[in-house]
Amino acid sequence: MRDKEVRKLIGKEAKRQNDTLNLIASENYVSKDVREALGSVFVNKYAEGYPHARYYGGNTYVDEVEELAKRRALKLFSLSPKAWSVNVQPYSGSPANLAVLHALVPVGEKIMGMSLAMGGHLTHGHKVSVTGKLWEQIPYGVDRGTENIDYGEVMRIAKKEQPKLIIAGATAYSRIVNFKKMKAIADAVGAYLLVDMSHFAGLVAGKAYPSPFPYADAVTTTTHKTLRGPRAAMIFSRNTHPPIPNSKFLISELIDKAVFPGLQGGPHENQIAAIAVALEEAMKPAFKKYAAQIVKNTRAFAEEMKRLGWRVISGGTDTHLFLLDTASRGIGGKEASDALEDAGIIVNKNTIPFDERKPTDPSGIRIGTAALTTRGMKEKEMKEIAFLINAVLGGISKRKKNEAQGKVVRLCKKFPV
Ligand code: DSN
Repeated sequence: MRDKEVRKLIGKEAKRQNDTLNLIASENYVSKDVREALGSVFVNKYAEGYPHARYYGGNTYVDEVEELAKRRALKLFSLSPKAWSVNVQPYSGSPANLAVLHALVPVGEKIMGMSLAMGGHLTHGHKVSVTGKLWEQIPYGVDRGTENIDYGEVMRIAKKEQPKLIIAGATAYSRIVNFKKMKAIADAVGAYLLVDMSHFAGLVAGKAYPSPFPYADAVTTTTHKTLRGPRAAMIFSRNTHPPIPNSKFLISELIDKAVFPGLQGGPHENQIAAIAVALEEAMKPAFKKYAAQIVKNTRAFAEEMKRLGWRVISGGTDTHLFLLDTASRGIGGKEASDALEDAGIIVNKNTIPFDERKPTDPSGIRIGTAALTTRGMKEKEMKEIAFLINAVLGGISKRKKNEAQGKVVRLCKKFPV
């Protein structure tokens, strides 16, 4: 690269990624092939519209690559093209969720989503997000005792509030969401069920998490978390008519219209080419092993933290992440995250259910294992990292902190990115 300043920054970021332990639950390391597709000549092309119906000429190969990504997406999740469609154009997860709401719910109506403070996502109707400004969010959370979703309570709220759409899925919930129960709740009030599987899409693809497809009307997902693809998103939706009398369009057609021209302009075809590559990788038997290893790693990690005396939210995990209550040991989430970063361990501060502290300095941290599992680490290394976290947060001396840092360096060298 001729631009020395950017080249230098890329080099520094590569070194940072290689020399730190990444426990951010929403991040991963993509393959060289995914990066090659992202940096390919598809970046040069405008392609507003959909395959074979574009507003620009010169889209022969763009059409082929977008159709390839769509075919692979349906195949990966075992979906029949008769029953399901997929839109691979959303720039990322937030516009994907916004597009579904825009397609299916009249502005001003009620939507029900897990509250951000309990583990949901901004775009599930939080008041600072446009999804909470254009629609009225009816929040649901977890039970105070079990810290699991209380489906009886979700049903009670839904019946009282009569939302038009219910969102299942979260960003900081470590337990399996019961899609069958969420569908029964949606049916009881005549609402659509949207599943946002962004966090656990790779686990669904690798059969380490139940599929939402038998129950959902639409499924959104980012492609860069456990699915290990580029930063982008997809929307799966049913080829059925919505329950609006005389609706001319299918749910999938309404969603396509909402993405383009409703919300976006030209699709990023280089991202779409990279999605196609990632989907092919996720169909390989090795990906199934990877997904299973992620869950084994997270469980081993959480158990070790508990053994070392830390409170894990909901008492454990079924997925790629768990939440650690650091405040109960006298250390705020921000302080914990900063101290860990000093030692080369990267996490994010996170609210825990019923948090009494503010989101900028909440009571916990979120720990995820998808990225380190990509580096080849297994249960043994997870326990070592749990030991290091305990050492760093346990108020250790400068000498011990240096020792912990040395161990981080050794682990990073042994498992390069
Ligand atoms: N920022 C993502 C996460 O970390 O979960 C969700 O958008």
